[in-house]
Amino acid sequence: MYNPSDGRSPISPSFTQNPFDKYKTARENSLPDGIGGIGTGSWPDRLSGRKKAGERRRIARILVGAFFAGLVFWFFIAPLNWTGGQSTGQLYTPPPVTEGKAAHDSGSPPSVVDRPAAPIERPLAPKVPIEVIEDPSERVQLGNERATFVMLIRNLELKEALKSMKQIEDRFNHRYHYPWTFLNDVPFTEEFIRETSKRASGKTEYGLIPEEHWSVPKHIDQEKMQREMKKMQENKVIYGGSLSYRHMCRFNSGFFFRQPLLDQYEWYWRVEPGIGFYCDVDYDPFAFLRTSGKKYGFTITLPEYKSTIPTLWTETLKFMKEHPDYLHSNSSLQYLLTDGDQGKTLDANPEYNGCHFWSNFEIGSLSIWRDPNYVEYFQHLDQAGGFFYERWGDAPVHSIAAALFLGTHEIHHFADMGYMHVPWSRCPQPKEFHMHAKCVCPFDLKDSFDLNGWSCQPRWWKIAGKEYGT
Ligand SMILES: Nc1nc2c(ncn2[C@@H]2O[C@H](COP(=O)(O)OP(=O)(O)O)[C@@H](O)[C@H]2O)c(=O)[nH]1
Ligand SMILES: [Mg+2]
Repeated sequence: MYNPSDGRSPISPSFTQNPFDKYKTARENSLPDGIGGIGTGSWPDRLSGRKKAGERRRIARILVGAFFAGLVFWFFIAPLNWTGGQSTGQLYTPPPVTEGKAAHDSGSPPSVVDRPAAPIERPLAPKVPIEVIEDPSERVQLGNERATFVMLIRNLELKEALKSMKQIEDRFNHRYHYPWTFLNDVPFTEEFIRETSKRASGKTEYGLIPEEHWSVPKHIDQEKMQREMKKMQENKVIYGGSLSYRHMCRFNSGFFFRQPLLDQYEWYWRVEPGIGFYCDVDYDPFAFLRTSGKKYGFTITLPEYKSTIPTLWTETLKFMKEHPDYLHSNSSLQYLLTDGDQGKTLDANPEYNGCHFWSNFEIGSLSIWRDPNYVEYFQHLDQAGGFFYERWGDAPVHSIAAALFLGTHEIHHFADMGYMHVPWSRCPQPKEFHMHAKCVCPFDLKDSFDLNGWSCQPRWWKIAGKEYGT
């Protein structure tokens, strides 16, 4: 029988290990030779012992070989193509032309003999056209929806941001030029702005989050908060001791959609740094959601760590008792309930199984969060203090709200999208789909998270059916 307090998975009750630990161990066990072998460890360690003698001999052979190759190049190859003063490896730039003007001014035609010898043309690497969109007219949006990508991000995550952008642009947005909106609790650096705007096909905008959306509210007892954070850290709860993580979760739960830069939009696609996006998307997902009457889309669903949300569900039940009419008549309540409580209504105080849509990927309508009912729910939670005394994530908050306030038919599993956020990934299963959408999934399809015992996908399939691609 499932007991939420023992930390076991509601999906596979025999599985007591934290899923992230399982991933970590599996990863450590499967490190290729290059990691933990050559490339790590000190040189004395690596060169000691008989076993390493072969390696020493191999390195000596490489050094001697490199020396002779250098001699051959210096005496026989380099003189053939030498342009005096240009070191190899540099791009050739012709010398400045100064002689023509002086010769012309003196009235006599320039002497062929006086000219310096024409430099020998050296082959340059073929020029690869790089698409940098400088002309603002090129950034004109081609997609028809009032939609944007949203990335909450720190300056130091620039490289990972570019990795995410590159994939989303190549796989989808280069045909639609939807804009990108970047949000940060401190000002973006010039470098961040320059590099991300180069990588975008649409316009880019950068918002500074106001302090009141990223600080501990007055009603929170800070001493209690510090005590609880310390306890969670000692208990090794993931991000248990981090205040900035708490600000991030509270911001994504209650404030991202209130940023003035988002006022112009109806739809958003949340993107995180460092994700993988593995298949082409040859249609407009915003238009798809709108025309099919849907409001929220996800790729991966999994259970939350119970230790981060001890009272989130009881607060939710309290709120729903005060506002029973907020429950959608076709809600996805059963997706949230434990096996033992399937079929129950909210009046029966059913148990939450922890399942949520992984919110590092979301494509949705901002209207879900702008809805006064949701804002009221967020305010109730904020007042209860669990964003700080516990470590409520925006994923369970969004998911519980979406499951209760929306109809099941308004939530969509993007089963056609291949996606990775550490530590989990998923890809569509059908082979023909991979041909069509040119998926490049860097794992066996049987390891797709949908099929993992920890995935809440089967629960979703049970109430919503399967989408094409599963
Ligand atoms: N500006 C800003 N962004 C943050 C901060 N902490 C997290 N984020 C962003 O919030 C998102 C979620 O954070 P992340 O560290 O990826 O959390 P995880 O996905 O739960 O491991 C990412 O897009 C981060 O870049 C912060 O202190 N400041
Ligand atoms: Mg993340």
